[in-house]
Amino acid sequence: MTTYSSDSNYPVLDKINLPEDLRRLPLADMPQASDDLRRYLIDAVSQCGGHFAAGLGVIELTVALHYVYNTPNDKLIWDVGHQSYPHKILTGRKHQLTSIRQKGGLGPFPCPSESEYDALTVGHSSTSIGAALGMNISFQQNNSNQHAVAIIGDGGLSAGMAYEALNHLGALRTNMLIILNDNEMSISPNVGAMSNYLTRMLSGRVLTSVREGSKRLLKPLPPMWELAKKTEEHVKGMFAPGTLFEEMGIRYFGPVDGHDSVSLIKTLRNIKQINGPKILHVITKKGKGYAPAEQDPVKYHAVGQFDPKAGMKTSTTSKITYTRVFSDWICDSANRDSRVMAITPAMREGSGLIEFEKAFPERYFDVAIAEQHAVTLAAGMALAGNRPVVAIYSTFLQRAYDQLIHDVAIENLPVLFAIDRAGVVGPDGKTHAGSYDLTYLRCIPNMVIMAPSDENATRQMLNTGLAYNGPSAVRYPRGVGPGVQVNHEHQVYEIGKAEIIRNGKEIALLAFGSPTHAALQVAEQLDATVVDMRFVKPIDKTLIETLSKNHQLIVTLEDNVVMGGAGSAVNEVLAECGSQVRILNLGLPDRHQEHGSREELLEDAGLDKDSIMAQIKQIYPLRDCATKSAVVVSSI
Ligand SMILES: Cc1ncc(C[n+]2csc(CCOP(=O)(O)OP(=O)(O)O)c2C)c(N)n1
Repeated sequence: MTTYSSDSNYPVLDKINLPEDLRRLPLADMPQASDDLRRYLIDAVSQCGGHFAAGLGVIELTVALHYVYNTPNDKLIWDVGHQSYPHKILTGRKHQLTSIRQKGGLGPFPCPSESEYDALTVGHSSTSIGAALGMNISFQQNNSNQHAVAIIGDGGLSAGMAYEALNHLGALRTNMLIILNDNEMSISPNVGAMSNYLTRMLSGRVLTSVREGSKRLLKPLPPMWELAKKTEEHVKGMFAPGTLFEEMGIRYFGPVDGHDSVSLIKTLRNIKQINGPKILHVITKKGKGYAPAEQDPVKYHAVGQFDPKAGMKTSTTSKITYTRVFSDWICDSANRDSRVMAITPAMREGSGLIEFEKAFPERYFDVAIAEQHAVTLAAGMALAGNRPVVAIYSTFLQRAYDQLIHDVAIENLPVLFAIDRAGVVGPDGKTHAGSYDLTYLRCIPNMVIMAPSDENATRQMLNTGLAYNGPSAVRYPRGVGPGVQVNHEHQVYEIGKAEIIRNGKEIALLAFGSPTHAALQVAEQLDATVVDMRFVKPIDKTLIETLSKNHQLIVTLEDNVVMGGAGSAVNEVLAECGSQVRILNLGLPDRHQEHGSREELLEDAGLDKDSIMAQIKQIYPLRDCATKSAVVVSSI
């Protein structure tokens, strides 16, 4: 295992600002270029945090691809994009790398508006093959000599989208290369039949032929096009004809060592001469070159700042996260109710299912990166009499929208969606924003939708959803809550009933979920009424109508886009009852959320205490908002 040395001298990397600088260097410099790139990455990420282990695993691959392909004319499409930090370093962004994921800094994933070397906006997995196919079809129809190469992990290859694209590619026989970066890991160990298949290819008898295959791939090829067919036979691994990919019409090459930059370059040069759809199976180690990350790639998938010599410390924060509330709740619920099943689309750690998997292995289902399947699987379980809980991030549930409507909601099935990372997500930026779920869920008949204001409400809402005989969702934000003690006694909320948590005058603040805390602070200064709305659907119509009669201004607050969100639900109620009350809808604006800290993004969206106050004052001028007793409402 390679150990990290803190030498900050980069003899080859110092000569590289852009890939064209790399391509001017001799082939013999590529191992040193890789070594420099790896040390640079470790130094930078230890200062700023971010995605880490996946980048370490593709150092040599990144060098080789930029060496062989004429980027940015040729396009490298990194699937998910969490492994693209080395690519960012080699493509003119070396000195900005420590700003990654911070407000105004480099984006967390590739993004064409950031660099011409980033071919596609990514963040969600398994889009690379389809997008590369689209580009290659277009290049070839335009008689362009450009290439688009898809680089997809074995985790990324578990999603339906990847197979849809492979299916299409095999039929079209478009000239294109897919690199399968196989490290046997998703965020956690990869699961599924394809993963087992890839593992079997690397074991026992087959491994001997891998070495043979690698040797063949390295031999120089005759350059002439007419020899292409012969070449193909020349470079194929011994067991290639039997592979699944070959059966689909995609030529399979490899597996090859993904940490030998010189061999990779020679291999890529050879394969480039072969026409048609091709897949190169590259074996890498996640975390390569940094011992703690090699030993624990799950922990080092994404990191905060750390001392590269000492490694990462375990977090010591005393407040519990919303994810932890869910994690405790699902274990307790499974103990109480044998029908409870937990489903995760490849997010065991992020969704808080580590303990559940240990305690209830036979009721735990990691379906790999397959959100659509996760939801339909839950529908099947519910039809068979169980109580499935789909633990899913807000942004990834977008992938399974049709399944939610078609498979779950139409039959009114008791599936509970525990939606994590809802609202403002922060450093993961626009591809991971949890801004839309209230809007896209609210319009589905039969759904019960809850937004907890704190940790305790989260638990009670999960109880409520599990007890409800139909589809329900509890959507909670990333990170820690206000620090409210969780009551472990079994309680449920009355469906559709809001709670007035402060009685005031003139102004009523109707808060949905996490903005409730800020609403209370604002209300103290305005002597306003505050309602913890709890339910986005069904919404408490009676209370809204009453409040509209005894207040001058209704303010709705949500960490969801204003368009079609919870505030819109309130507007619908007010319109229905013919109310003339003034209304202000506060929530996320109609633009994509950039990366930054949650606090910065909430402030940008006008959802922090001061901005809420300023917006209320703007539409409802008060002579003095500073003290309760001095509140005088001017005419509006
Ligand atoms: C649609 C979707 N679901 C879940 C994720 C979260 N996610 C980010 S990286 C990752 C694992 C990807 O594994 P793999 O493609 O093998 O890359 P590796 O990290 O092993 O290099 C997952 C599940 C995502 N980005 N997109």
